Amino acid sequence: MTATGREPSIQTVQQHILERQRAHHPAATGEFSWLLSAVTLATKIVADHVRRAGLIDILGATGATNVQGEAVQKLDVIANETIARCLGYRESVGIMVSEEDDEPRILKEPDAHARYIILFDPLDGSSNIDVNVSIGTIFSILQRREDVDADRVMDHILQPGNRQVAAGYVIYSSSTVMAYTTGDGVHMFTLDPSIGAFRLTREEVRMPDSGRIYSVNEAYSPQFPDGIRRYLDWVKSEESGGYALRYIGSLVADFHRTLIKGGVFLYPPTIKAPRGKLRLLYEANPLAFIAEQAGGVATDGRERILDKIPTALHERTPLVIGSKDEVDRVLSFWTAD
Ligand code: AFP
Repeated sequence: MTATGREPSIQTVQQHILERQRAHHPAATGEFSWLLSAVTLATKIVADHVRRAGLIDILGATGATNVQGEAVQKLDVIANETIARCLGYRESVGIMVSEEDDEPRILKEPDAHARYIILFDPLDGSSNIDVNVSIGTIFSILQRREDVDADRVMDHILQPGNRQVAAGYVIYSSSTVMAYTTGDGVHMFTLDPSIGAFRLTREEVRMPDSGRIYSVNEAYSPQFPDGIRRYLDWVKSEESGGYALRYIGSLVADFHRTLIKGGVFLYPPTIKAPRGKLRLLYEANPLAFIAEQAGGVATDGRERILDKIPTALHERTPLVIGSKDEVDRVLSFWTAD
């Protein structure tokens, strides 16, 4: 329904979160939507920097390497600090953990009000920045555990993905799109630059159960486990009926396509990276939560991503994520030992 019966309705991400909260959690105080508004504010600022990246001196590497051993891009630093600044003003956020930082940032002394922990990859796919390829921000939100002393910071952070209260991503591309879930479906918003707000564009997104696209850095196939290599042979065989390969090299962009069109994204273990490359807390967990909420599946080859108990902040994991039938197909060839 629309106000006049003619124009499409306008619903911003804030309105959407508030309405959903009112419907499903009548006792909610609004503090959570206030927290998420820090994420939308930060990502609008990052989107603006990304759009003007070639015009101002923010392209290229800083010369530093991050805790993952990767070259830090100038935009990585801008995105990290922007998100930290915006979240710092939200009284409910106690701890912030970034893929770019060595250690968690304790924003508030532990107390009942600062009960949220936010984990994020400020600029995923940042090695693609200089060549105008889509990049993104991924976030995951947890609550402090009630059964653990407030000062045991790592115990609060290292919770399995099935404890996430929200997760989402923003993709900076031909348009800037945000997708989020609070465990109540996946909803998508497009940044309308004319009003500076994310407007609802897809509600209750469903990932197709199958899709004829596979997405993997196939150059590593000599290093993949045998089962994955057998799957890759099958996918290219006549028997499969024909698949297309799409690989952008920005997880957010490859995942966004998989969510909408279906298919499967794989980053298996390699000889060089026996535990995979992607980070459990900042990449796999939030995207697994979104995938499952949209009807998809995410596994490391042995167990559901969301059931993995993290043991370290920057832990990596193999990842197979996407349409249910396609992930099942990969697993029928490969089950990690
Ligand atoms: P960068 O942030 O260093 O560009 O890494 C991106 C990423 O973590 C993820 O977004 C991609 O899916 C994956 O790495 C690509 O890795 P390969 O270059 O090894 O294929």
